[in-house]
Parts: sequence; C-alpha cells; structure tokens
Amino acid sequence: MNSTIVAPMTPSGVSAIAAIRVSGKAVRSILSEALLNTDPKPRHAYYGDFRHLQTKKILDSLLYIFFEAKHSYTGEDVLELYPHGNPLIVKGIIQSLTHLDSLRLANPGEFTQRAFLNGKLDLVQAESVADVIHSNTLEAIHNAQRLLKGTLSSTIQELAESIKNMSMRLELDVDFVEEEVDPDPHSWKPTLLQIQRHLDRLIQEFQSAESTNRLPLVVVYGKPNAGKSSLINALIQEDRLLVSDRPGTTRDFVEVRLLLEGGEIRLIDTAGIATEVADDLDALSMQKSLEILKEADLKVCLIDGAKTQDITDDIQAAKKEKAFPIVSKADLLEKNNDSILHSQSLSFVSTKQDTESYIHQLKSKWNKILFPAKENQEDFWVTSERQKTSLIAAQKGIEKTLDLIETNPAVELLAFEMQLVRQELLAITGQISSEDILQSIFSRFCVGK
Ligand SMILES: Nc1nc2c(ncn2[C@@H]2O[C@H](COP(=O)(O)OP(=O)(O)OP(=O)(O)O)[C@@H](O)[C@H]2O)c(=O)[nH]1
Ligand SMILES: [Mg+2]
Repeated sequence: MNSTIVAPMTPSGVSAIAAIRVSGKAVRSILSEALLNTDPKPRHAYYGDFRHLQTKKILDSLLYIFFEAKHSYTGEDVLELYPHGNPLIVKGIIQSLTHLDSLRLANPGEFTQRAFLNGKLDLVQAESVADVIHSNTLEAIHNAQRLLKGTLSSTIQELAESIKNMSMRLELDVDFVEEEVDPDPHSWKPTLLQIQRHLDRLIQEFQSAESTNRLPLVVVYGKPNAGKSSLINALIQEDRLLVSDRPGTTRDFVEVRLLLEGGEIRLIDTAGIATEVADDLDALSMQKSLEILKEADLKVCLIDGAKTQDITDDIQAAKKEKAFPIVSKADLLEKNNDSILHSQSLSFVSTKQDTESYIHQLKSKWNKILFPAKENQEDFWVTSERQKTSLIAAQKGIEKTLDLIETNPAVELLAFEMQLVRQELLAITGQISSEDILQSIFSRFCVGK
C-alpha cells in the first residue's frame, strides 16, 4: 500500500475534459512541484498550470481538487485533475507522474480496493460500485445505489449480530461449565427461523449482474413489404435500413440499439416471411428470420395496414404467437380497414404521418413490457455470486443448527455451527476476507475506479 497510484478516470479518446485520479503519499509533493501549490485547501477547486515534473514545461491549464487523507474516496490523500480531453495531454500528465519512484499506474479497481482496506466502504458496497458503473437498466442502477448506501450491509450486520447474541451465551457455557449459565437453545428457534426466512428471501431474489445487464431483444417480423425496416428507421431516427416498395428488400436480419426510458434494447429487423417462397435465397432469408425470432424477449409482428383485404386474420395469428401486433401504414388505413382503427388492443404506426406521436406511444408500451416497475421501490436484490454463495452456506448452517437443537446436542457443537454461520455472513461484508477473494473482486473493475 506504500506506492501512490494514478489512473485516468475517463475513457481514452478526445473529449472536452478528461479526469485523472492520484491517491497516496506522493500527492502533496505533486501538488507543490507540478502545480506550485504548497498549501492546498482540501475540497477546493483550483485552476492552475500543470508542469511536467521532468521537463518543467506546462502541459495544460486545468482545474484540480485535493482531498485530504481520511476524507477522500480511498481514505488516503487524493488529487483529482481535470485536464482538457486531449489524449496527448492525459498521457503526458500520467507519464510525467509515473516517472516518480513512488508512483505507478493503478490496477483495475485499486482505488476502490484501497477504500475498502481503509474502511471507507465494506465489501458489499465496494462491489456495488462496479454495478453502478456497468448496469444497463435504471432498475439495476437504483438497486446498485441501494447496495452502495449499505442497505444489504446493515441487514447482514443485524443477522450476524443476532447469531452472535445467541452463540455468545453458548460460548460462555463452553468456557465456564462450572458456572451457572444455562442457555436454552430451544428458545432461540423463533429467531433462527426468522433468520432463515430472511436468508431464503435474499437467495430467492438474487439476480446476477450478468443476467440483469443482458439487453432485452426485440425482433420485428411480418410479411414482406409490411413496413418493418421503415419502422426501425423511424424508431432510431436514422435512415439506416434499406426501404423499398419491392417485397423482399431486407435479406439478412439487421441489429440496432435503441434506448428506452428503462434501459437499452437490441432491436432486430428481419426479412419478411411470405407464405410462398420465390427462390432458395428467399427461403434462406425466411429461415434466418424464424431462427432469430425464437430468441426474442418481445416478438413484434408488423401487419400491413395498406392491404385492401381484411387483416383481422393476420392480427389473430400474431396474438396466437404471443407477439405484440402493430398495424403499419396507419395513414392508409382509413381507406382500407377503418373498422379496426379504433381498436383499443392494437397498436398503430405510420412512418409518413404523425410519426413522432406513434413512435412515442410504441416506445412507452415496450418500455412497460420490457422494464416493468418493481412493486416495492425499497426492495433490493443481491447481484454478486460471491455473496450468494455465502448466503447459501449461512442458510445451510442455520438449518444444521436447528437440526442440532432438535437432537439435543453438545453445547460445543452448537457453538461451532453458529460460529460458522456468523463467519459466512461477515465474509459478505468483508469483515472476514482473504487476499484471493479481494483479488478476484477488484480485478473486475475498470482502471481509475
Ligand atoms: N403510406 C405508408 N407507406 C409506408 C409506411 N411505412 C412503410 N411504407 C412503404 O412501404 C414499403 C415497404 O417498406 P419497408 O420498410 O421496406 O418494408 P419491409 O417490411 O421492411 O419490407 P421487406 O424488407 O421487403 O420485408 C416502402 O415503399 C415504404 O415507403 C407508412 O407508414 N405509410
Ligand atoms: Mg425490410
């Protein structure tokens, strides 16, 4: 922990402003030598020139903030620099600093690791920092923020504490058999059952960060010429996909990204599926459409509203497929199928008229389906496999303890089992942790965090 570490906090590339973080003992000497500030006021934004430590040339005029040890993210002296976002400047500053003997580039997650080691965050909170950064849905971000605030940590602390209160009495009994301490393990059953229920709920509600961050897949399918590619162009507000009045324009399926209110989705345009196949290529295109359709979280069936014949059968077929039916070309609908225009259970779209309002309604309907709001906003769920493994081990330990109580055990056995449960719980928040565990947790972070 002796070396001072440095890393860019922003991704490489050109931007208005970049950010660099330095943490460790060398911060004050950097302030005095590179920024000529010998008496920095903590948490105060300064504007100054950064001098290359070796050449003494000014690399940039920039904003910087000093955070004093104990009251910083890592718990050490921290310097944050906000140079212009030119990669040459960022590289120059970092190179100039890493020339110092006591300074090196930070490993991924090393700032957060130091925050943990210095008691600024517990392990659950440290892990949730990575979740806050990498979550793909608003719901997952809110959850990560709840974990970062310590919601899970305090629950775990309470459970560990009540185990301790019980096992302390047992340990007393083990150590002072002669004295008159008479624990009655049977009377702890209600508390143990309550802990068990709590652990059960946490395990049941576990959702791995990987699974919550998987982008939902929406596949748009329908007959040739229904207006699928036009709809996707309208959704992404780009003229990206080829559109023509010739049926069979789209051959391969094409994937784009779309940001809805609750998160990002993958949206796929497919080749039209016709009842008759014109040639081999046509058959192959349709085959591909059907294959990708199987993977969809939401199948969207586009039904051609310009058709002069009745489209009620097409709508029924889509509903049978459990697809989300949309009638396209609503601008032509009145002339043809105006009886269905006022149907409440259908969605409509036109890429030629009132497009903005149709698209807005569609996006909001899809958002409700793909990112349903959680009933209880205060709820949180565990996202780390490591935490889940410990929860399961703790739960098994409680089960065993309850069994032991029934079979009238030796007090030593009960004390031992309850101690194991407590250790598993404390491993979650990192009050008991091994070097290996820490290594595997922080190596998943990005550099600079
Ligand atoms: N009037 C009207 N025409 C539309 C609308 N949307 C699409 N079209 C026209 O319908 C034709 C087919 O549109 P595409 O978006 O290529 O249809 P597609 O479903 O992707 O067709 P394939 O890729 O061949 O299966 C084009 O001539 C479009 O201009 C609409 O909302 N209103
Ligand atoms: Mg198309």
